[in-house]
Amino acid sequence: MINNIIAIIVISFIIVGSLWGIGNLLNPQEENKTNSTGILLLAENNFFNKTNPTLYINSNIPQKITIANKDFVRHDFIIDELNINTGYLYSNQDFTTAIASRESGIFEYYCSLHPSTMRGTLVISETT
Ligand SMILES: [Cu+2]
Repeated sequence: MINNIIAIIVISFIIVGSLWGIGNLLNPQEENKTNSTGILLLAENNFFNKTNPTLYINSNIPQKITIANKDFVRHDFIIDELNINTGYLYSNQDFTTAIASRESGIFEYYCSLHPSTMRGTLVISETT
């Protein structure tokens, strides 16, 4: 009897586990994607997209960027020189804004709540 119950529990775990694995295969996590929908930065485990990727855009072409907070704690996204500040994003909130600059240059983006780990570089190249 006990053995049957244990077997049922084990089989349930295996079924749930395989369904979860299949779900993940069908919906792969999106990384730093740059296309017509813009850049997506996931704030997760106090990093942006795990590696704080360097972002590349061109001057005089506005680039859409979405910050999505996947953590339980608050995050924000700031580029001082370009006057970009999402304000605090709570768990599961996201915010879309545009990065636009007439000037090329190298700028720093960061989260004001976790500036030691959430910090990266934005490179704006001159559009020719
Ligand atoms: Cu943060």
